[in-house]
Amino acid sequence: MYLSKLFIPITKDLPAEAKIKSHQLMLRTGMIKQSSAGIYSWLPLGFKVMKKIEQIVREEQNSIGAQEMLMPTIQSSEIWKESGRYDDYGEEMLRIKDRQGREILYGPTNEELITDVFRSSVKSYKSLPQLLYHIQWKFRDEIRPRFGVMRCKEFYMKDAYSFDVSDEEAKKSYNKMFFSYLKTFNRLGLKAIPMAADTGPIGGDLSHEFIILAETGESQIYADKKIFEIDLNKYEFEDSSLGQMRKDFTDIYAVTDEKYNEKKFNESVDKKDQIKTKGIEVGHIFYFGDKYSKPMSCTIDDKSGKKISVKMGSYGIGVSRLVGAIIEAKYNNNVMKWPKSVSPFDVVIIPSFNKNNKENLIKAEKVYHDLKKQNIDVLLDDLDENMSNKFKKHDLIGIPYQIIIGSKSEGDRFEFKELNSESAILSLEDIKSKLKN
Ligand code: P5A
Repeated sequence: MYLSKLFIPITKDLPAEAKIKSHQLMLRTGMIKQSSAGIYSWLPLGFKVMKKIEQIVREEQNSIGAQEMLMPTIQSSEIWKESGRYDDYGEEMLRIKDRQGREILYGPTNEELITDVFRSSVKSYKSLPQLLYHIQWKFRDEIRPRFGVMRCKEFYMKDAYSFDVSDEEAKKSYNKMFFSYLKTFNRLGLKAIPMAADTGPIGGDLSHEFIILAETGESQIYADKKIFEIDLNKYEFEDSSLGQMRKDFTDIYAVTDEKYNEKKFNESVDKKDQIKTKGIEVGHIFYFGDKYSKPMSCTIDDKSGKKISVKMGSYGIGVSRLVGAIIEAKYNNNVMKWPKSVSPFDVVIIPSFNKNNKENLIKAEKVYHDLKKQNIDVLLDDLDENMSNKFKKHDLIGIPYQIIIGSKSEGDRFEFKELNSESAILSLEDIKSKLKN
């Protein structure tokens, strides 16, 4: 893509409500555009990043055997009346009437809908366990939407649901998801820690929030630093190892303020290892047994032929929130550096040229086509601007690698730079192999 062709409407005047770095940066680099309070359009640059995040989330869900499906955004109020949440959910639920006067709603989450899908077909323990997920827009009429994509009304979530015959089996599903979440956040370049949390309107008695540390986060957290040192690679993808993994993580003190107990924190964590800071919740998992299956009569025959309520859990990742969360974690000293895995482009070529001397632009175009042939997603900055402005702009756009075509390049050797590091003069072949691994 040529930068001159990319639809990237840069906003110079930031609105007063853009208080945190990620919100400001997303507006400045034209990733999003607010459409109304808490509702955004995703412009090409932001959309590309979000789709890359979504794909990593998807691959990690598939790798634990979860199956992708798609449920609608609009739901009937009937199923919410069955579970009892139609009243409980309160004003956060966007309630609508269709032309027949039927009460419908824009789904804030899908426990009821998936239970309805499941009960209509699954009748026997033989079909369990099952893990199903979708990635779909949600709507919550948040009283104070803020911080851009972090807390908005309309947001993109991956939500998965587990179905098991017993509490014991259900805990195994919970552990699989727990593991998959840690792997997903690692691939996104984030260190997310699981913390015991309250369950709020979803319910149940077992729940963990996955939180990344960030001063601008909305959750206050208390943790033992040792939780960052656990090596995920030592666990196998089998039930007893995953059980041990959850135990290792949950034996270490890490809680959000709802679960905080000062005495316990001081007794169980050495002063030097205590972390008290803010964090951003990027995922949240719940085990709630028969909270929905019982009132909604989602039953199966167990081995002895007895009807039992299915045991369920739900597991969410804030896909659109993650775009902002990654910026909060990776933006430093006015430089944004996307993790390679989600960067909007693999590399940007920055030639030094002006309207009287386009020699470097012509060289840049050759390199551009060569990289494209190798399936490298490359951006060419073909705008006639001075180099210092170009560098400032690319510090914000955050593509991690740059090929600078100026006085330092000779023949097929070019200046290659990773953001925040020194540059080197490399052959095009070496550049290609660096970009590919
Ligand atoms: C779990 C999946 C649930 O809704 N039901 C289905 C459960 N959990 S949750 O914690 O309420 O939400 C899951 C994740 O979605 C993100 N999120 C938001 N992102 C942007 N704006 C919002 N208003 C918003 N609310 C929730 C969070 O990342 C959360 O962990």
